[in-house]
Parts: sequence; C-alpha cells; structure tokens
Amino acid sequence: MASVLLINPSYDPTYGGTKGGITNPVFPTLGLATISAMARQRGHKINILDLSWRPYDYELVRSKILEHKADIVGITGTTPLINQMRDLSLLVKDISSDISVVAGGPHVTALPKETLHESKLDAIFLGEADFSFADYCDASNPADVKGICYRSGDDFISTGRGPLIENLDDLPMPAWDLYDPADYHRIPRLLVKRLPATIAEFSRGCVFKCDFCASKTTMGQGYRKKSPERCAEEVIQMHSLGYKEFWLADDIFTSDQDWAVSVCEAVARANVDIVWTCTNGIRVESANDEMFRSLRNAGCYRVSFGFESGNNEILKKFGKGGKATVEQGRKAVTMARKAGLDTAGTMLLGLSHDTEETMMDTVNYARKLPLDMMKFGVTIAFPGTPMFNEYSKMGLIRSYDWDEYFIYTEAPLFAHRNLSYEKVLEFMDMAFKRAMLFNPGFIFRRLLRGVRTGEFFWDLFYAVKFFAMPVSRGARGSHYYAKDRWPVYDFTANPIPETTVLIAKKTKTTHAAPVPDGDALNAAPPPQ
Ligand code: B12
Ligand code: SF4
Repeated sequence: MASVLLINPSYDPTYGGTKGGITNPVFPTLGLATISAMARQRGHKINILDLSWRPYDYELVRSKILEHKADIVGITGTTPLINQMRDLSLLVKDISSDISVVAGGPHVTALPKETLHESKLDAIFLGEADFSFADYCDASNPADVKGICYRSGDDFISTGRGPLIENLDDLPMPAWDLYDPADYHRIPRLLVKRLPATIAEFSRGCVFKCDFCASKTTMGQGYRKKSPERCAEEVIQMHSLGYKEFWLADDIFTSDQDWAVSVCEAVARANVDIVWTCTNGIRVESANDEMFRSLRNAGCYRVSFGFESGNNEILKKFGKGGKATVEQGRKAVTMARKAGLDTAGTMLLGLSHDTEETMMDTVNYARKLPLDMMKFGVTIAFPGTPMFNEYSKMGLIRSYDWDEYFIYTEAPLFAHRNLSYEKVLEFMDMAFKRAMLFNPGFIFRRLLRGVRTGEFFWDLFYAVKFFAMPVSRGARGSHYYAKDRWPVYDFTANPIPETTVLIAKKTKTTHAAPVPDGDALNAAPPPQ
C-alpha cells in the first residue's frame, strides 16, 4: 500500500492582484478527486493538499510530505502552474530520491518529454489517469503501467496512451470527501451563490475543434456521458458531504439536449437542496426553451455562453462558427433569461485571425448583449491546442515562461498575424470599460439583479475591488524553492510535437431511470 500526497498548486501567481482575481476559482480539484477514488479503492492511502487559495508555500509542502510519509507525490496543473510543478519536483527529490514525483493534466499530456526535461519528475500521466494512476500505485515497475511517459536514467520512455474510458459510470464516485468543505467558503460570491461549493462532471469531451481549446488533449474528441441516474447519485453525494453548490465542468453539457433534459429530470427527482451552474460554458446553438426550463427546475441558476467573438467570420475561422453565430448568441441569451437563468459569457481578444476591426466587433457585441456577467481574456495558445501547434510551426511563439501563460497576461508571449501585443492589451482594457464599467445597460441590469437577489452589497464590494485592480500583472516572480536549479529545455531548438487527440468510440447513452432515494443516501456515510 502506497502513501500518496496529491497537490494542486497555488493560483495566487495567476489570479492574485488582478481584475481576474475577483473571481479566483478556488474549488476542490476534480481531477485529483477522481484519480484518488480509484487508487483508494485499490487500498492506497491518499491525502490532498490544495494550495489554490494560498501563496505558493514549499515549506508547507515539505511538512505535508514528511507528515504523511509520502511514497508518491502527484501534482496536477494547467500551464500557468507548471513552474510550481517543476520547482516541487526538486523539493521532493531533495527530501528523498526514493519518493516518486509524478504529474498529470493537460499541459504535461501535451508536452510529456519536454516537461520531464524541464523538471525532476519521474513520470507524466498521459490524458485520463483514473485507472493508470491506480496502476502506478500498485506497480513495482513503471514499464508495466499503460498511459505514462517515465524517466529511465537519461531516457524518457512512453508506454503509449491508454484508450479513453468508454463507460464513465464505471468510475467510482469522486473522492470529494478528501477535501475539507470548510476550505471552500473562500470562493468569490460573484462565482457562487451558496458556500461551500465544488466541481462535478456529468460528461467528458467535446466534438468541436476550436483552435484555442485544449480540452481534447486529455478528454479526446467525442462525447462520453454518464447515465442520468449516476449524475443524480453524484449530486446526492456532494450534498451529503456538505456542499451546497457545484460548478459543472462539462465542455458541452447541453449539446445532447435529450440527454441533458434526462439528467436534469433525474437531478430534480433526487430532490436535494443544492444549486449549480454551467459556468464552464455552453454553446449558443444548443439553446432551447424546454431544456433551459429543465435546467432551472433541477437547481441550475446560471449558464455561461462561450461567445468568444462578435464577428461571424472570425467564429468560422477559429472553428466555432456555422451554427454558433452572433445572431444565435443573442437569441440564446434571451431564451436563458426567459427561463429565469442568470447569464454570463466569455469573449476572447487576439483570436488567431482577429484584427482591430473584429476585436471592436467583439467589444460592441458584448456591450449590447443583455448579460448578467461577462469575462474578457487574451487568447493564449496553450500547449495542446491546434493554435499552439500552428504558432509553433509559424515561428510565432516568443516565450516559454509558463508563469505568463494565462488569459490576463501582459507578457508578449506570441507574435500575431495581424496585431501587436500592445494592441490586444489596449483592447482588453477598453473592453472592460466599454462593456462593463461604463455600460449603463450592464450597470442597470446588475443593479436590478442585485436588488432582486439580495446580492447588491456583494456587487458593490466587487465593483470597488474591480475598479482598483489592474487588468493584468506583469511577471510576478513567485518565490520559488530552487529556480536556479531548474533543468532548462530549449524549446526553440527542438520541434514541438503535435498533440495526439484520441477519438472516443460511439456508445449508447442510457436515459432516465428511477433515482435512488435521496434521503437514504444522504444519511449514508461517505464511501471509504
Ligand atoms: C474546471 C476547470 C478549471 C478550474 C479547475 C482547474 C483544475 N485544475 O481542475 C479552474 C477554474 C481553476 C481553471 C482555471 C484555468 N484553466 Co481550466 N479548465 C477546467 C475544465 C473546464 C475542467 C477540468 C476538469 O475538472 N475536468 C475533469 C477532470 C476529471 O479531468 P482533468 O482535470 O483533466 O483530470 C484528469 C487528467 O487530466 C489527469 N490528471 C489531472 N491532474 C492529474 C494529476 C496527477 C498526479 C495525475 C496522475 C493525473 C492527473 O487525470 C484526471 C482524471 O482522468 C477544463 C476543460 C476540460 N475539459 O478539461 C479547463 C482547462 C483544464 N483549463 C484550461 C485553462 C487554460 C485554464 C486557465 C489557464 C485559464 C486562465 N485563467 O488563463 C486557468 C488556470 C488558472 C490556474 N491558476 O490554474 C485549459 C488547459 C490548457 C493547458 N494547457 O493547461 C482547459 C483544458 C480548458 C480548455 N478548453 O482549453 N480551470
Ligand atoms: S471551446 Fe468549447 S466548443 Fe470549442 S472545442 Fe473547446 S470545449 Fe469544444
């Protein structure tokens, strides 16, 4: 039996001290909860250290590794967290070379060998690791574990990607109980209504191909869905652990509308007092009156739309256009509002084919949409995206400092076909002002909503904070443990490999069946 410490790095370097920081999303990390569940089922002892809301504190990490006598340290991370991951790999090896230190998530899946080069990590997990991580905990030899890339002397050996999980109902319940719900009262009220809140998934993957999107790196091309009964069971489970709200992480939850309605019906039948949001974004062409009513009925109170651009040509060029048009976006917001749902939306500036005119279209579009909340970001070519592969081939990448890879960055990470970086940042600043701060329509709507929902004082609090914060913070320089000893990899001298995208098999979806009795399950103790 292995003692495992799983770590989610600190979000402070990314979100701290910026406008984006007022929505610092400190939720229990679902990826760690799902790999823990399977490893625990196989008898391994798992602890999770979530640094998300704290400053990066390697002394705390050291003390936890010693306290739990960890045999394996596992770190998760999106791109802006990779330098912390590299730093921690040195810390672990300084504590003892016998401790295995491994990593998973979208960035390392896209750049496995490069990340091993840049760190002291022993192994990288490629894509979904629900089964492979448990296999690694069981195994005495990494060569026996499918789905990893591991260090062997000076070599890096890949055992190849394992297949995508066909039936998500085969997974154990995520181990949300390894987190302390008391820690998740820190989530900004702009993101949630009720605390504590957590993250859940009802499906994995996406069938679309937006060039800036990395979701298929880990979850593959295709759409795999849990059964509605299983989704309802998870909702009951979250509630029984004390969570009052959850954020659905699915990429395209509403794109199979029949299934989404069945899930909502099953969740409504479970009849537990929990609310939720589709904050990760749904597609505008999936809007549908009946489905929105079902969402509302099942406790969902907000949908966020991934609009990205206010120009149909740009939408087509980056891979979203066709049915997802700007006109459809307007209709979708109207429908959602009619069903009583809060509406939010994301917009990106500096999309791969953007020009000053098309960015202006985006800002004007956002200004006129009757949204309750919106978010602008700089389009980043994250590793694992078609955009990253293309920019790499075109020689447009200017920096591989992962600390700067986030949507509020000020660092000129890329050269753009049509725009200077300064121009994109200028538009970011203008967008926040034109669409939100000095947009009477938006302010009036938000005021009315604040009075109606009783959230007026929270809005005021965040408005003042928002005004005071810069859009982004330049290089912030985390206080690292061993930055001077980080192994260096020359990305400019070596070709970047194309990311492999796995294709999910088509499987039959099960539909609503009776849901287990909510009260009985509520009273049951959390799974061991
Ligand atoms: C929820 C979410 C968040 C949450 C939580 C992040 C998290 N670490 O889980 C929050 C809101 C914090 C977040 C923030 C950001 N996110 Co985000 N997020 C997601 C989202 C929608 C779902 C993630 C999820 O829970 N999936 C379900 C779980 C089960 O899957 P998983 O996390 O991938 O974990 C599995 C494997 O990856 C692996 N695994 C993961 N970690 C580990 C660790 C170990 C040790 C092992 C062995 C295995 C392993 O095993 C897990 C089970 O199979 C994804 C989209 C997607 N479809 O994945 C984007 C996504 C991960 N985010 C992305 C991005 C870009 C960001 C931001 C950088 C955006 C920004 N603001 O600039 C920020 C980063 C901020 C920060 N400081 O970290 C990109 C990642 C690109 C990249 N190269 O890193 C994604 C893929 C979105 C996209 N469509 O492109 N995000
Ligand atoms: S942005 Fe949304 S629709 Fe586009 S590929 Fe990513 S998950 Fe799919």
